[in-house]
Amino acid sequence: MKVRMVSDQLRTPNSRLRTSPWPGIIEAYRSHLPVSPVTPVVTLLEGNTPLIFSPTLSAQAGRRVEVYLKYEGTNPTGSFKDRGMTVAISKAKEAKSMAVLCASTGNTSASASAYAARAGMRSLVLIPSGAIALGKLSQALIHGARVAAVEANFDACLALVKSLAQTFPITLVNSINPHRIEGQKTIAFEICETLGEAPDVNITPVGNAGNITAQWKGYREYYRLGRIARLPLMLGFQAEGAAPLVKGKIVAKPRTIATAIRIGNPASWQGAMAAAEESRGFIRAVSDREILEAYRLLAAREGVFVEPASAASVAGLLKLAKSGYFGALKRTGSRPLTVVCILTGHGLKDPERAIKSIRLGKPLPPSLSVISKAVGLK
Ligand code: AN7
Repeated sequence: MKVRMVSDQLRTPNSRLRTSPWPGIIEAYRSHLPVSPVTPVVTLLEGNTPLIFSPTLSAQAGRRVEVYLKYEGTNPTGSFKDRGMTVAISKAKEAKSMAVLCASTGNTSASASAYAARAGMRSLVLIPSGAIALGKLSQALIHGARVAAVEANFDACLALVKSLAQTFPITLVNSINPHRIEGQKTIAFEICETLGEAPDVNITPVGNAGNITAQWKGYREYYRLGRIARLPLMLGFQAEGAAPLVKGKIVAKPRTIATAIRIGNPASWQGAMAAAEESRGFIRAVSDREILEAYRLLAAREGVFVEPASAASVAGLLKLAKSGYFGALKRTGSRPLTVVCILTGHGLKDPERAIKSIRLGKPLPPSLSVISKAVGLK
């Protein structure tokens, strides 16, 4: 049987390895996810991403504040989307779907096309023409997706794929597919396990708003199970030119250099608002300038390369730090306040942005004196 074969190919060799490797989020959190023994597990061993202490940001955030970076760029396709995609594609495979479909600002398409390839399924992708980063486009193409570059923004692409999914027998794998949210909630589980408790504050970039919705679901589930004794404040940051949740209305023409979150009508609008309200957090905006400052700081001071959209969480943290926000938060006892910034995607997704941000000098002749002068070794 074909379905069996796929899951066997994926599983058996790993179980023969001498050390037991991380099994991917479905096996790691099976009892929390909508899978059964007959679900073929399509995995690239996503998850188990590092939670990196940030000395620079901790110092900037104030006294007795510890800032950690949940670096989702180390997922197999370089973004957090892989957590949701392993579940969505496994369930699509279980349902014997032949093809999957998504609209994307880039990362969803990269992830969907990779997991579909792994599952032996076809993938169809609608992207806003000229508005996705090069790395992401290269991923969708090389994984064999049928890519349609549409002369419209992401919101229009999402409306189109919703219609297509109603007309044709294909599975929609945008985050309106609940299996995506289920997989993505595992990021909260990992954070709680690493810290031994929920953080006090969880800060995340917000675009289509599936991620913040999923994180809040994850924290609430662990709270209900007694795995954590408190819930974090959920803070979300949108880009100023693409901040419908902050403005309280749809943005018809979203604009930001952070193309991943250039979204004017988020699908999980309600989920994001609920996360903010129920946790007593909020959703605010940061400017492109603030995003790029945080982007450069992370790379230059912490050695962590993220794509611009991911830096929105850190831009938000820095903005709050300047206003004394963390110092004013209530603490219990003498323990430090823990803040986690979610870094959603890898910097290599968008190399053009890095090169635009830092100027490379013109080519030099291979002369010791010229070169030592040029690199500051005089
Ligand atoms: C790096 O790929 O929407 O608020 O189509 O790629 O859950 O949408 C990407 C979103 C943040 C926002 N950071 O997450 C897509 C897409 C990065 C992203 C977001 C995205 P959501």
